[in-house]
Amino acid sequence: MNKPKPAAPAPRSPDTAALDRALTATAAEVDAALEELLPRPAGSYGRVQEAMRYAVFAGGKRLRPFLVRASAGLFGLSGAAAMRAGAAVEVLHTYSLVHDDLPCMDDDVLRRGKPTTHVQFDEATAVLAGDGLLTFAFEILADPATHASPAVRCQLVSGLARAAGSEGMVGGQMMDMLAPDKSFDSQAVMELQRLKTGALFEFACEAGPILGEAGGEARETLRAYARDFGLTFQITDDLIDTVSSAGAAGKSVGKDEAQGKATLVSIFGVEGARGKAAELAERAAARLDGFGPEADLLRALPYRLLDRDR
Ligand code: GRG
Repeated sequence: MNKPKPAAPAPRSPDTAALDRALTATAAEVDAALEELLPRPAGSYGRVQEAMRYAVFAGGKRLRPFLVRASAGLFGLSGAAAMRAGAAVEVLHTYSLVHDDLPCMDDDVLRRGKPTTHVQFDEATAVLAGDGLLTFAFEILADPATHASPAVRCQLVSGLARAAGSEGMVGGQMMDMLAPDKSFDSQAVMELQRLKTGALFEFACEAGPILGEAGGEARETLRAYARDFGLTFQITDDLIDTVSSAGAAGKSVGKDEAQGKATLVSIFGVEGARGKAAELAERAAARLDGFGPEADLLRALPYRLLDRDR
């Protein structure tokens, strides 16, 4: 199916229990797929593959593969293609966390409730593990097992490269590194977040229509959903950084404030940020009005972000 269906209103009270079951089931399936896909430590370079596996299996929420699978489901795809594309996005996301935690970047010791990769191994191994994960993501997408069509595989590869590169996540990370000296205004902070975190969510959601070979209208609808979803995610991430504990969050908290970085919470205030996140979650869900009940999990997901603590 290439076109959004006629209007169906967003559910009034999203079915959180169904969503949580789907998130848990997807995370287990993604872990099983990653277990199969990731190279097994072997030979005299096995240490880097061990570090890649350590970072990937440290226990993430697997939100991005969930978005890939749910968006692919809107176009009738539920099998290996969506799973492999989701795994590729998760592998790339994990690279970004490994590099972000390095002493030369955020210098963090805790990630996903465990010692960061450079603490568990060493700095050089963590750099290489990140590089190994980044490149492996593209190897997964370029493999004919991901999709029979070379054109689709090319679109996936170039879409992920753009989302991760200097006009996406890397650019956002550059802004983030400059942030303590720049006193960014709210517009610049929004741009930083759109690049650093939002671009990968946008690709995850667009991967569905790409895999389903859907038209531009469907792709734009999913991108618009992802932009609102990404900002909701970022505001709730900033709220966790402001009001949660490291134990609950599984990562260091309070660092943005300590480094003098403006965040969406420092700009809007805690209550303002909560209100803004709720507004964006509602708008994200409404973006999918053109789809039927097959989009209910995607509609419920932004609301679920509002009360998360990790
Ligand atoms: C090093 C090129 C490069 C980029 C790093 C993603 C990123 C850019 C930095 C991570 C720092 C951070 C805490 C960003 C805020 C949003 C974010 C990406 C949080 C982590 O994502 P989750 O919550 O993590 O989906 P899990 O562990 O569940 O996968």
